Amino acid sequence: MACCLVCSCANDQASGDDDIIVVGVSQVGAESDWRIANTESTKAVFTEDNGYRLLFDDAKQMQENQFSAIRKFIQQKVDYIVVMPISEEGWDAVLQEAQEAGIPVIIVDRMVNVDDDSLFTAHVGADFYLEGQKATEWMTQEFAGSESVNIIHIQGTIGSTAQIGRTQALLDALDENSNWNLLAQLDGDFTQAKTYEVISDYIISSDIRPEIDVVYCENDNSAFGAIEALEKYGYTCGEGGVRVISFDATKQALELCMAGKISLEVECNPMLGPLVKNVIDTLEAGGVPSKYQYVDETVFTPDTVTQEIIDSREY
Ligand code: GYE
Repeated sequence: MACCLVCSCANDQASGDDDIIVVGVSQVGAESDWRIANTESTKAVFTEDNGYRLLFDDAKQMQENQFSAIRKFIQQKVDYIVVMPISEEGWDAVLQEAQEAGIPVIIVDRMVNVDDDSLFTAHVGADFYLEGQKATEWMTQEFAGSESVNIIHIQGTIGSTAQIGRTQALLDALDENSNWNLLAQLDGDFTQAKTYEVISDYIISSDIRPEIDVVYCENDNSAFGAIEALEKYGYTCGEGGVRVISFDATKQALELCMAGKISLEVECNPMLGPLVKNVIDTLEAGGVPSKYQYVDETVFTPDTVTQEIIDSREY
C-alpha cells in the first residue's frame, strides 16, 4: 500500500487542481523573429487567468530535445501536448507513446510525416507550398521577357515543412521557366548569421563576380543576412539590383520592404496561439476540431506596404 502511494506521487502529475488544463508545449527554439512571436502568441493564451497551466520547453533546435520534452510531458500526465516540430520525420514512436497515454497531440506550424494520422488530433499552420507559389508567381511576372534570371536559393532548416514547401514551389517554377538559372542552393537554417556566412562564402569563392538577379530567402532572418552580405560585397538590393524575396513579413522585414530592399514579402502568420486554444476548447467541450487548419496570408511589395500596416504589425 505504502508503495502505491509513493508510486502515485512519483508520477509527478503536473496539476493537482482538476479545473486547470495542463498544456505541455514543445517549441523548436528561437531561431527567428517569427519563432519568438509564435512563442509569445502561445504563452499569451495559455495563462492561469485563462484556466491553463503551461509547461513550455524550448528544444534549442534539436529534435532529440523535443522527444525528451514530450516524454516528460507524458510522465507529468499533462492534458494536451502541443508540438511545433523542427522537421517532419521521426515522430511515429514518440507520438505513439502519447496516444497510448491518452493525451491528445496538436501539431502547430510545421507538420509531421507519420504513417498513421490518428497520432495527432489537429494541425494548425500554414500552407508553405502555396506561400512559395505566391513568390514564384511574382517572379514570373516580374521577369517576364527577361533573357535569363540568376537565382540564389537560401533554404531554411532542411527537412522542416516550411523549407520543403517553399523549396518545392521554387523547384517546380524552375522546371517551368527555362530562362531561370539556379546559381546556388545554400542552407541558411532560417538564421541571419548562417545566411550571411553562406552567401559571403559563395561570393568570395566564385572565380568571377556572380551576376545575381534574385535571392530567394525562405524566411526574414535569412533575408536580413542576405542583404547584409550582398551589400558588404557591393551589390545593391532592390529594383535595378538584386531582388530579395522573403517569407514571414515581420515588422522589421516590412520596413526593409518599404525601403525597397526586399522586393517581395510573402506573409506567414506566427500568431497561432488563439487557434491552438480553440482546438483545445473545442475538445474540452466534447467537440471535434477540424483536423487541418490553415491561416490566411497575403503578400507585400514596396508598392503595397504602408506605414499603417507596419505600425499595426505585432511581430
Ligand atoms: O518562416 C521561420 C521560422 O516554420 C513557418 O520557421 C516557420 C518558419 C518561419 O524560423 O522564420
